[in-house]
Amino acid sequence: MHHLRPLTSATVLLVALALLAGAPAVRAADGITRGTTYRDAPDSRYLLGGDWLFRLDTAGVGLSEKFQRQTGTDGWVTTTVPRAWNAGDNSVTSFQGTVGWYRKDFKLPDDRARMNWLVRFESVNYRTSVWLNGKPIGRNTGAYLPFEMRLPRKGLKRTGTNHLVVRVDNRRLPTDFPPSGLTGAGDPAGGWWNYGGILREVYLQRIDRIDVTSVVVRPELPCSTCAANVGMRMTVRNYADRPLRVTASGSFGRERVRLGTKSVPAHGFASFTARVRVTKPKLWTPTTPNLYKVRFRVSLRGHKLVGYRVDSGIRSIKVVDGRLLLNGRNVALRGVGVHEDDPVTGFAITPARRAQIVAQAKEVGATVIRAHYPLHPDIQDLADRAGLLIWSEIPVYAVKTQYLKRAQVRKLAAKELQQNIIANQNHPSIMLWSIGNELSARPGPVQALYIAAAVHDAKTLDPTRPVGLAINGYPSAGCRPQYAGLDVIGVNEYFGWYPGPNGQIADRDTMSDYLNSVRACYPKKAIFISEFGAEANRDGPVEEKGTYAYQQDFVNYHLGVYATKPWLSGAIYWALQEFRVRPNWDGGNPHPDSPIHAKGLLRFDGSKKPAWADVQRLYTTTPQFAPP
Ligand code: GCB
Repeated sequence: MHHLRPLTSATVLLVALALLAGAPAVRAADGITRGTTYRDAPDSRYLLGGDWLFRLDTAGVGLSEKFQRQTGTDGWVTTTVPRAWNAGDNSVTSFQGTVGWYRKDFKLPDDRARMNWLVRFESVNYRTSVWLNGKPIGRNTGAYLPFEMRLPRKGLKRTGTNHLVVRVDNRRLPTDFPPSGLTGAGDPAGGWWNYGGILREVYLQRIDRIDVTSVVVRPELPCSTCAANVGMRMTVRNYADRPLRVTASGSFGRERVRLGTKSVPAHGFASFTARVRVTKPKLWTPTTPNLYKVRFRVSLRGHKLVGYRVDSGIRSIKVVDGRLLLNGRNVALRGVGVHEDDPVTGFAITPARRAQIVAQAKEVGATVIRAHYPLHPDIQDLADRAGLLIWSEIPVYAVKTQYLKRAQVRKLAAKELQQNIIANQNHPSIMLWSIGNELSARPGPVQALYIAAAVHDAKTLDPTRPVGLAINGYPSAGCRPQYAGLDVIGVNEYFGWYPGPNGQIADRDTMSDYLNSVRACYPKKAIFISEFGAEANRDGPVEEKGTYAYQQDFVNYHLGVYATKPWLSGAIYWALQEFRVRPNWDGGNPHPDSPIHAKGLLRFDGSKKPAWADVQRLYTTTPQFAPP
């Protein structure tokens, strides 16, 4: 792939500008402010900010002592949300998890009786039980994806103070995503720190009879010079006791869209659809991340009930003959893996930190980012604006076959995949849906079942995106028919770093042939290196694992080999920045700084390691997109 266009430094400037664009809402006295930090939302959502209360329940007495009914502040401390209660505590007990209780005392920002209210959590790790004014209102399992619960009309105080109590249990089970487990040395296993708590924002959603339950804006681009066809769909739910005849309208860019008038049954649903033809679309590309503003509106006899906004981008992503094509062009993407971690706040990262992650990825020359879980919606917005693609994965991480075998476990995995697609599919930055990371490297019938069902679900919900899986790069795995349904294979490749089973990846010189064998196994699938990386936390000789020199040599060697594989659709360095992983982590480094995972190009404090410049040079000079 010669003639390809390298990235310009103008894109870096674009990101900086884009980051300034998302203006925060003004904070009201009670900490409840209208609006969301992200775009894809109705206009009737209120941030439940301000002061919250918290109490830790390591003794496990909260339920029996009825914390859920408490209205006094004895035993509670003031906090803010999001907040990971164990950020900065690197002990084994911190990692194993416990129970914490959050409480928000609040008055509704709008006391009109016809309004219904939901509470929406963007991410809670891990098991959540919620009470309103002492009455249970719902439960949820799983972090990194939003969930909503209705505030019952009976029990909700229209004018007085309401008490919302949230019990969070982050003790990991082997059936959780990610699962608990033990390492060979008997330490708790896991790929990133088990931060307990409400890790992303909480919102109240006001419903004036009609709620928008989902919005899909799906651009289809048959060829890069073709007109685009945009499918728009809005599903609404009627909370009223009688049917309502409502009108839906909207816009796509400057194009006005009529979605029609329909009667929505009492307590029932209705969907409104429209198609928009964009004759000369301004395509979304990593170098020109053009976005179209999309609006929806539901009205009742000319009176607006709710509005909804989302940004869309017109581009196509397909796998054709073993290559990933973006807008019909071959790609050789270069990227970085990320974690939403921060030395002070853990996974409850601030808007500034979110912006920093995206800015750093752009600065190093990445065009794709990957995490082991769905990213914060703001990061996805920033990626849309910055022209960064996202490998979007659910935390079905190293789940052992004995657990994946259980129907309950596969059911939760399927739910997470579906919810990820429903919540995040409008982002043009999302390149593919990944159904997991490093399941057994020798898949059998259980994994085959999981993969086939996941691919089917993903394609049903979103036929426009490829489906992928990240696998252990072990030669002994051979060609696996169980991967048949996948469009994309991601290889986590640590040749020359870890020895691997029976030392099979110890010698980096065997990596090139191994990659060719993967290609030969899956000639029709797009192949990515979904991870490669080496720990570095000190100066020292190039031959010694864990030194900056070793890491530099490692990235040069690996990226050098990838450059000789014209069929490779991309490579993603693991990771952009250091993060907390688990107690007694060594990561293959003879002198580790546990619990810090040290393969980052940036230290946990944000400073650059020497390999940063190597990766930046190689990424910015690699032609990542074929010419039109
Ligand atoms: C992997 C995992 C990743 C780890 C990495 C490592 O394959 O997917 O989460 O951090 O290896 O450094 O061992």
